[in-house]
Amino acid sequence: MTKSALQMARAAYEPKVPKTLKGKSVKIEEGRPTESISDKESIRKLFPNTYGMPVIQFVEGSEKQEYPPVNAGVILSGGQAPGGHNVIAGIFDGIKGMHPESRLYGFILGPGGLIDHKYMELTPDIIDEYRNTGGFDIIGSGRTKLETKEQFDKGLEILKKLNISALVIIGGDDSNTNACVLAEYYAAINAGVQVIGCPKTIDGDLKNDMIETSFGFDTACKVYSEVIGNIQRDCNSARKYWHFIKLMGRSASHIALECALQVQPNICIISEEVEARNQSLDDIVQYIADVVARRAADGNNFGTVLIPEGLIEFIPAMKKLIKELNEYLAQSEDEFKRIKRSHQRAHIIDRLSPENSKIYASLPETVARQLTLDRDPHGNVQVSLIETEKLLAEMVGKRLAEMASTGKFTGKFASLTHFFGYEGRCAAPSNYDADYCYSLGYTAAGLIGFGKTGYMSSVRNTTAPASEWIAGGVPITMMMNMERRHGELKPVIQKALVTLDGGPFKAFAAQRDSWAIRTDYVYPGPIQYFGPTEVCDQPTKTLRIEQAK
Ligand code: FBP
Repeated sequence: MTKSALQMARAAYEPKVPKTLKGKSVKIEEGRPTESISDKESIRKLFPNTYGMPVIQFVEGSEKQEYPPVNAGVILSGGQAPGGHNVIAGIFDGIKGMHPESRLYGFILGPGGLIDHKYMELTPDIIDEYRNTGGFDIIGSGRTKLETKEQFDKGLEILKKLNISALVIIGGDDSNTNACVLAEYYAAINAGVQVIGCPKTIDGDLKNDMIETSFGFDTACKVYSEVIGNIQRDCNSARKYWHFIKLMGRSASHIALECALQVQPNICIISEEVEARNQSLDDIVQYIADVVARRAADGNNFGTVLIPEGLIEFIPAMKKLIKELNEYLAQSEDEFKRIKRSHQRAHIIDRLSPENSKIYASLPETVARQLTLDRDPHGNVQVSLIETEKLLAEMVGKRLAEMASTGKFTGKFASLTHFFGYEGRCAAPSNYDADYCYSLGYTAAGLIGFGKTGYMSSVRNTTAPASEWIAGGVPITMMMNMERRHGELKPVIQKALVTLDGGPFKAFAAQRDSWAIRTDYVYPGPIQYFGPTEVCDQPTKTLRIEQAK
């Protein structure tokens, strides 16, 4: 395979790790028994074997520990995130360091590989090929939900056949919830298989007091910020376009917020704020149009608008509409599919409640169609397919035309739209993600070595130099609460949305009015791998602000 010069140089990069992890010997310190963040009794009952375990921290030991060889399995679950290959390399090096005869098996294309018995052994040559590279292509990823007893039993067959006694599931909040359910089940039936989770998602919404950030968020935000910065420079050079830029992030707006902090755009919409303020689509359109008009009054007919991917579902009125659409499509999908495409819109308008029907009828044709496309395996609207950036650009254009007719807008408005998501998910990991991911994997191996199950690998204090990072494990049940899913109360890891009283949002809110009017763009440039630490190793602004508490 032909490699670029950078790929070859990166292959030789040795990730920085906490000094406790690679010391002569490692031991564990256990904290007090833990509780779940809420619904304690319900979760205790559902997880009798894995509830209440202590938080674990690795510390330097004095005696060299002996470990037997272990066969471990690994699964990549859900959307790609930069650094996944380094998590696997960390697990591999960790278990080989414990005993050279240990083996690592990768299940192919996500949790489905475990159920369908599709796997490969990850040998030293394969691992070396993928160190410090982006993507999940070493074994592939998938979105099959691992949640039924039949699936767990089917998985156990292959684990037993390969003599695998520990499984690492690398995924987001849902996949780690499922990892915990699996850990509990295998513990309950004495299957002899430990299950460990690793926090992955570019969306940044798997985090809490013990998990500072999910891996991939750092690199993805840096890639998007580079490109937005380039657009802003173009925008400030030609001075003739408004750029509407949608950024990935299924629910939470962490990516949009982090990019805003990095590039200082004229406008950034935060979904969580829209919901908290009960704003309508019309309110958002008016807000953007007013900023465009104010800038135009200063002779600036250009600007940038950042839009989080999940916005549409956070606008309370749209949320109600989507809920009714979901119910209708779940019950009458076949009927709907039989209707001629050109009549589908009118058909939906006739069937919705008057309030939702009115909103649906007001949407541009393309967006109305996108809202009725196939749902994902979890029954969710595939928000990455909804062109919110086009919807807003179009609606703002119309509003400005109305404002022009009453003299409230005297400038010019030409818009361009962009969506940044897939461009960043497989980027070569930043030094931060390369180090963090390798440490997460190595920590997962340590948890395996100490016989733990139902834990998530945790590496903290990551705004300090890597040697001072704190590695250990957090019981997954500790992050859980009960939530209604598909009409049933289920134990799930609580998703971390942007909080309006959190430091990152406050830092943004304090400056946005000035960024709106002035042209205060920052141009972050591309991720750097070689050079001074302040250029190459800086964590996200979100993390730095959060850790400055
Ligand atoms: P995960 O939560 O699985 O990490 O995936 C996140 C994400 O990248 C979202 O930002 C985006 O909405 C979604 O995946 C896209 O999904 P798909 O890869 O199936 O198109």
